[in-house]
Amino acid sequence: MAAHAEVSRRTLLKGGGAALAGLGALQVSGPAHAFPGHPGDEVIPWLDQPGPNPIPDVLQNLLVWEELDSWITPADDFFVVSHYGNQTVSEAGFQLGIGGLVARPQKLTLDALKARPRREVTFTLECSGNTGPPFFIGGVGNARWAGTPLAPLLECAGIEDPDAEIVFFGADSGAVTIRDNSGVVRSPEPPVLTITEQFARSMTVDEAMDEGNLLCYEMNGAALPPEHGFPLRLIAPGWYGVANVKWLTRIEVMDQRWAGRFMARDYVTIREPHPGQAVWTFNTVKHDRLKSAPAKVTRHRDRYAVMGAAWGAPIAEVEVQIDGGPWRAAELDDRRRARKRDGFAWRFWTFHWGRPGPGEHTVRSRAYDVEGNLQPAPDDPFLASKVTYWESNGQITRRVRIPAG
Ligand SMILES: Nc1nc2c(c(=O)[nH]1)N[C@H]1C(S)=C(S)[C@@H](COP(=O)(O)O)O[C@H]1N2
Ligand SMILES: [Mo]
Repeated sequence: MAAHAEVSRRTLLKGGGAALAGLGALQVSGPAHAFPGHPGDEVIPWLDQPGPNPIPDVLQNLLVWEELDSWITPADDFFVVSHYGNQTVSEAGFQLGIGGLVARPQKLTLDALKARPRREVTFTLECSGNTGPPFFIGGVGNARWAGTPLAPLLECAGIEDPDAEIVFFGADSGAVTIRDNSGVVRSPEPPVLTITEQFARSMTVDEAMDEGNLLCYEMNGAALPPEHGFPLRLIAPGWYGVANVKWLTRIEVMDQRWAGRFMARDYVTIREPHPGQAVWTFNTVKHDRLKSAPAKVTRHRDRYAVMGAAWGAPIAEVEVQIDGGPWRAAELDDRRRARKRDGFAWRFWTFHWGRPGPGEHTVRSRAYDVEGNLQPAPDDPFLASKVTYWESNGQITRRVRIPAG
């Protein structure tokens, strides 16, 4: 990323929307794996900007959409979500344990894992909270992850019960307050229980045995950075971020579904499918959902374009709507289509806007996947029935002001 773009990024991150007012347009240069477009294209910043990040200890390095210029997100620019803070796990003494209801418990050093067959996947990781709260629109990135496939190791360990649940533990833990005991215990003060809970997520045997899952030790060709899970993380292509357990130290086969914080309390989508009937559904966040976002408006001479990304499912088509008008096709960037291992990666798209009139405009995008599913409109009943902010994959509208002349 060019130096001046770096400065802008910091300005944007620090000041949020306020800094933009004085910023004017950004100049973005075109590196080798650039976003389609021309070097020197001018970027017109969105008028709607995310508010300041209120949880910097949990969330860092959010994508600044105007600065998206690389199909692979460099590790340094990749968003971070660490609920119990970033961890430092040293490689010395590190072992991955596989235990519980298995015939042959395993202990594997990082070298032992690296000596096993290596596989890569390019996978767009999105936090399922992305586009939920107003400050959180940059929780997505695309990286090339490498590691060893999980399934053969589970086979070595020998899972005897096909109905078992595979639990993945991170090295991180934190104080968790268990609330909501007030309804059952009527003592004067509702008791509040605080425990130290380890980060964990679980999958069924079938889900865990999916051949795409990796015990991942590399990101974009280098060792995993500490904040992204060094020395080892689970990469589960096609799953929302939360399932991709960082600082993975233990895999435990259990006879019950894990009902810890990140399975059963946080990262639970609550819906009321029939409004007013007070029958709610509760679902653990699992697989990615079809989504797209306008990334930036650019100007090349007197012509404007909207560029964006689409992910969450194999993408067939993206359309753009200006000012609530007709939907028109965007051009998909095809460079990577032939590479099978990129099936979980986002696709970039460009909408040739032409010469819009000066003033304020709205820009909305929507994606279709290869099965014909459409990214839902904001008033889609399924989306509208959702009361929690997880899995907000509705169509995104941004606002931009086209300068006169
Ligand atoms: N051990 C551990 N793994 C974790 C988390 C965490 O807090 N602890 N956060 C999860 C969430 S919610 C997301 S969105 C992704 C983010 O991965 P990243 O920080 O590498 O972008 O990591 C997941 N894995
Ligand atoms: Mo997340």
